[in-house]
Amino acid sequence: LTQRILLAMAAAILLGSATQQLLLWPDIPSWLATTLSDGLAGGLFYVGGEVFVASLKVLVVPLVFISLVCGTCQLQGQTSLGRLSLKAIGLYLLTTAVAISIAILVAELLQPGIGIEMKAAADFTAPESQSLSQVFINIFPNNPVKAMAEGKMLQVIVFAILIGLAISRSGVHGERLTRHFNDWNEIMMTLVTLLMKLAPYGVFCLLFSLFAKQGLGVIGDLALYMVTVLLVLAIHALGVYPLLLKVFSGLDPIMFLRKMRNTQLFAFSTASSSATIPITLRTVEQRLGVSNRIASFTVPLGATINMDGTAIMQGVATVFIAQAFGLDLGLTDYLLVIATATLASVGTAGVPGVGLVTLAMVLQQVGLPVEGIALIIGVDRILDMVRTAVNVTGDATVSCIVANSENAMDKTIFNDRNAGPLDL
Ligand code: DAS
Repeated sequence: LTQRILLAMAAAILLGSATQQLLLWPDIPSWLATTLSDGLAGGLFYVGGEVFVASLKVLVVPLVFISLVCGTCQLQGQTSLGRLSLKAIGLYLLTTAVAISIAILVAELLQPGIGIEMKAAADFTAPESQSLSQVFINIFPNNPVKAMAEGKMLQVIVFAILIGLAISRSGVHGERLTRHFNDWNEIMMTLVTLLMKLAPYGVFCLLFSLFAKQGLGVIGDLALYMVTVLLVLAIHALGVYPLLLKVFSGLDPIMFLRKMRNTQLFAFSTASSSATIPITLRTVEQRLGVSNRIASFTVPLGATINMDGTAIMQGVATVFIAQAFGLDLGLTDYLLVIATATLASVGTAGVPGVGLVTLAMVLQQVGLPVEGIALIIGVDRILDMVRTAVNVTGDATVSCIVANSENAMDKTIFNDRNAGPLDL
């Protein structure tokens, strides 16, 4: 599957860019132009890509709810939920704050937005965003069904933890329900495995449409912006996480990154941390040795509240847009950006494109023109794929550190050289 995803990507970029070039040819027959643009790029492949993204989104709420209920009701026995969730949430917020701070620092150094005359698209409508206080209010569900219908992930998480706690304290009733939830968890994992088979086709459709419309040229315009985001993503995934693993748990970062490879690729191809939960779970348990009672709590939680890659994009994008509009941001502005982006990523589900929506909220908090998003939206899909791979790497890193601190990690599994990355 790994090879097929990479092959689909290469083919999509080549064929999409060739199509875009062909459409620019002045003597192209009109029937061919219509077939290529409306029939393929804007038709068949566009629909295919949207259906793939929708199939990811439809899984998120049941997947996160069921895996968290299973995780929580197992926890109550051996480990106090309070200590574990404090460790996990504390580390998740810390890594996100570090991520966006590095992003702002590097973006200030590289100055990607200088010299860009902002051409805000006239038809651009900013995605609706939440204020900071709304993020806090939206933590506690007043109607769990409404929360699920609206995809308010923090409310779904809180409700799942409450249900899991209640199940673990309900004796025989709870034991019966625990078995049912574990069965449902298996069903969800099977569903994602089926979805995995669509990943190469979904990736092809999405990238073909993107390159047929934008061509390789769009990368040229925003090259420095993309390079800055990718550079900080690399620093975080290959520098900060290995350092945390080494310092906090004495684990070998090279072994960790080698075993995470296919999980990162699946996250990359789906651009959805939530859809990658079952893969991250299996990797963390079967390849890195984290016990299920820890992983089944920290991984779904991380897929929703921990998005370091997203925060990195938001940090760079904020500096980029401020520079492009010739606006100076002061230290307090940057502190507000760090706080807002860290909290913004907490309440959103790990689905494609969610980072762009919460970026609108971050820009609004520091009074930057939200239409600046129009400039970077063109290349966001590719960056989304990379930052999602970083997001899941962060989830696995914190799961290892927390499990190690709870003596709930089998290091023989972690250090087993014969077991490579999870075979998808
Ligand atoms: N695609 C999101 C995720 O699944 C990240 C983002 O949109 O930034 O983690």
